[in-house]
Amino acid sequence: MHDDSPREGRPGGVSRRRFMTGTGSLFGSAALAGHMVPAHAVTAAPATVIEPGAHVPALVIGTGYGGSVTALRLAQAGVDVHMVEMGMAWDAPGPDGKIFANTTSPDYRSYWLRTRTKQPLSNFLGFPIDKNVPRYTGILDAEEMGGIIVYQGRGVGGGSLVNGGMAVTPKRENFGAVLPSVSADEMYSVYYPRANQGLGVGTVDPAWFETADCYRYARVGRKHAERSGFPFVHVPDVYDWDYMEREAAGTVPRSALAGEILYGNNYGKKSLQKTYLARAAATGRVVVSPLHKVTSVAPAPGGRYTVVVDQIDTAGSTTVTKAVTADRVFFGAGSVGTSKLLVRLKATGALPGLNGEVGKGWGDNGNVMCGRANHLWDPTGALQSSIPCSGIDNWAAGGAFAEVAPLPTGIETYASFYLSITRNPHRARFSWNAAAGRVDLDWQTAWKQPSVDMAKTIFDKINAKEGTIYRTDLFGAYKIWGDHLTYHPLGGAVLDRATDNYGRLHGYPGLYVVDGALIPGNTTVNPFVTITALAERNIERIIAADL
Ligand code: FAE
Repeated sequence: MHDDSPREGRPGGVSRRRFMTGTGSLFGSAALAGHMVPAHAVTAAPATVIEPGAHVPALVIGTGYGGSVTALRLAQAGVDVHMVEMGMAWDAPGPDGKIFANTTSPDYRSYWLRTRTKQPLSNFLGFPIDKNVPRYTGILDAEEMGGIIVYQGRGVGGGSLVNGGMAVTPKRENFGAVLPSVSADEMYSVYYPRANQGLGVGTVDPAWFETADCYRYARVGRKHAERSGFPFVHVPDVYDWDYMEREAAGTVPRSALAGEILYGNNYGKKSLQKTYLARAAATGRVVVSPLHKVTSVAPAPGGRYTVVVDQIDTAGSTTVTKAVTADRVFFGAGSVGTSKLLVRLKATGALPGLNGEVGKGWGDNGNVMCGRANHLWDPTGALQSSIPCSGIDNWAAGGAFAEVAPLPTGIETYASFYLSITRNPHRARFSWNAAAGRVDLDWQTAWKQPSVDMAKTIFDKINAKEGTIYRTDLFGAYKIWGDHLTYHPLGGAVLDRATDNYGRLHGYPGLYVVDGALIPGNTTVNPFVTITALAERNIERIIAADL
């Protein structure tokens, strides 16, 4: 790829010098140095956004895991990159002095363009807990697709802003089912280690775990799992574990121990802003345009692509529509974002040559949630770390891996709560609904039944052994299963089907898929380490062979 990126003072371009100044502080030099600073202490310089008519060598759609890996590696290879992100930069504090809202008190920052919250746990003691909020480009999107609500992060950092940070490498014996066309040898010797290192993955200190009040819930989860004969494992996470220990000691501001998670962590969690994106910024070759949404990609003369981008305000209204060109476009808009874009662009004539696999192979990673009501002698603690650190592994025997999740309500609930990842076989398809002018997903609510059955292989047994029952008050009145949602959308532009074996879209040289859309529906564990490792693998090949 030739480097013809615009320079300072050239019309229609972006300024490298302005960017280096702006983005260097946007992501924070202290974060680069590895110090855990409060996110709101980072001073943001004015953002440098893409200008109409600009030409960029590489345009990356989305700033989640796939997009961030891609941007960093391209920049390190000497390519100037522009990242276009529909969500906000999340670099400025709100009126309470914090960037992110607390899980227990969602506000205008919490939801993507909704006037009422859509909390994954919709009820408590049977009562609905959702409330009205001002419509705003908030951090968590509860996107209602047919038959399922797909939760996704919105902003610079994508899902890393809102997720639990559980950073799990699948067991090697399961990898063949995750990415059948990829060499496990290569992944486990090179790309998983590289991803773990790049993400800053670590594990709770086992000695501290045994004594920490905030993990009483996990120790209760372990006791119950082991008494029923299930393997119990510690699960790595990208949270800064030393910081959490200091939270517990009361020497630093609390984040995990203040229940922060779904709507962002103000301290402690190593989101992509502190890892891959900070390193990308440090190269001086990566520019990010927040509040910019890609709406079209189509071939342009000279082998380039025209990319149409809507700049939006915090009410979600388009303020400017910009057409830019790029030599190469990397789709990193997440499984749903990338799939919806590709399906629409194929159907409406912008990219008619995409193959028939586009839109297929979507799965929910078998997500299903439930709670159990413990006896009074098994309190799970009023103080719960919002960062899960353990799970019950019944994948081989029952098709379920259940993370022991927190219920950080601030009061003793005597509840154990779990998010299970299961071997759900159903795969859905995105298709263009011309009459409605939108992309639909044909997931059926009833398709969660295999996931419920697999989760029951664990929890029916534990309930029988402990003489306990399921909670029925967390997802509605008298509803046991959280079977209406997923946190882990995967697939829709599957590797080696919609693309070649490295993410190159068939029919369009210079167009690539780099995110969770490549993975055919299930990773057997939480997905972002696999998304990151696959992106590392693919971009290495693309840089070597295509540039
Ligand atoms: P993703 O991170 O979703 O990034 C896509 C980005 O593209 C987003 O920032 C979008 O705003 C942006 N975008 C979309 N469309 C456009 C457009 N048209 N123009 C411009 N920008 C666009 O994609 N996974 C784990 O492994 N461990 C966990 O503990 C975990 N917990 C989770 C908890 C929650 C509540 C949620 C929602 C997810 C969780 N996940 C977890 C899933 C994980 O965050 C997700 O798999 C990855 O973020 C997906 O990475 P991608 O790069 O595919």
